[in-house]
Amino acid sequence: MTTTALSKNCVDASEIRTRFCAALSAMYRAEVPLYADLLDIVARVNAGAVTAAPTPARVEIERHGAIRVGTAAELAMMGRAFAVMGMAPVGYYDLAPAGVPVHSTAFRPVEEAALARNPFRVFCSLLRLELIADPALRAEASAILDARRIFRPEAVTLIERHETQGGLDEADADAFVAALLETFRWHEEMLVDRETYERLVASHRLVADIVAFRGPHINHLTPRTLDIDAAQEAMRAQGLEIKDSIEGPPRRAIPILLRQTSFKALSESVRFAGDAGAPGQHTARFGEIEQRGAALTPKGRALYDALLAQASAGDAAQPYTERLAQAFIAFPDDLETLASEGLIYVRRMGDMLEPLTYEDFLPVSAAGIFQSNLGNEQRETYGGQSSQAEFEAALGRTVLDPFALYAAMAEG
Ligand code: OOG
Ligand code: NI
Repeated sequence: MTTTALSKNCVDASEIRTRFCAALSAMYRAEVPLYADLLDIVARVNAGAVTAAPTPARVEIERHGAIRVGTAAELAMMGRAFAVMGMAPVGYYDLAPAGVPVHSTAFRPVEEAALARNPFRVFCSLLRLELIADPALRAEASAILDARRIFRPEAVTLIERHETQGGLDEADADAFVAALLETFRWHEEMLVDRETYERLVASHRLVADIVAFRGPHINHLTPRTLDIDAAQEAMRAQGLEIKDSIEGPPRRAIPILLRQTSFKALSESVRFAGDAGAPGQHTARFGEIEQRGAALTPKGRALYDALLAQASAGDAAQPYTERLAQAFIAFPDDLETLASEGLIYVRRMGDMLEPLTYEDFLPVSAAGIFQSNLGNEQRETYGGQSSQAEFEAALGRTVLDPFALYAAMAEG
């Protein structure tokens, strides 16, 4: 078969991504009914926020999700699966300094047309087994992970077919979406018994979330809101147990990076291996909302980091939101200055300045999300080296540099 013959019948990668995202959303709504409530709230807030402007079709569509895998082989196959959907690994996030024994990347579309079609991205973390302190538990966890198979054989076959043919036809694309979806499904039946589960939790709750299960269940999905402050109030009013404050920068005239908030992780029932008794409880899955702003240049990012650090180090008696707002007075808040000082990426359309949207994640914020959803009991951090090289060796390729991608889009 020639490439031309195939490309006529083959489904566009963005279309496969869109189908997968829709299937994942439907599955997660069914698995976590509170998430369906969250989508309703966001739809209501978005409808209120766009009354003046024409309403885009379902703006509150999911913008990101997150998963956590256990081994290099799982990560490498995950990377190949995302490639079928036009998603490449962008950026390296080391969560160890925040007390979480994983490192991560974001799989996302990188080209402008693909981002415009559907910017859906997935934060994917890899367990760092070497950060499990007890050598016996580390060996046990490693053996459990090596024995599990998180991908359906059909999914692997279709990934390979995609690689050799350069695409998938209609029937194969749908079969791929259905088979890959199984990897993200929740499994109530654990791989381990109660005693092992408890030892894993004692090492770190996240270690248990990765090692004890048959697969890397999607742990949250995040729709977009047009007004995160209003959405947060609406979540609170509806009785959702939400985080104290919105993560990221404060509310501004020109939004930067992203702001996000979530409802706390649910307690869900699980069944331990070889245990016919009462089910146990596991806390992992939640729902989150986000609002995105302009992508920061390295200079803008350095200023952002400095102001965030200043706000965190401020007077603890003063509410964090106030400290944050005060610190960010030093961050210009009009397009001309942001552009002329080189703090954000922009494009000039005639006389008009257009900021480029931030398409990635906040490292600090990501850590906050992990922590707040795990309960605040595990705050100690891990020492040791950040190891992008090890992560890339596991993935089987290098990750792309987000700043380089924005710079190219700003010029292009
Ligand atoms: C991923 C946390 C990162 C975000 O929005 O910053 C993330 C996880 O909990 O596995 O999704
Ligand atoms: Ni998230």
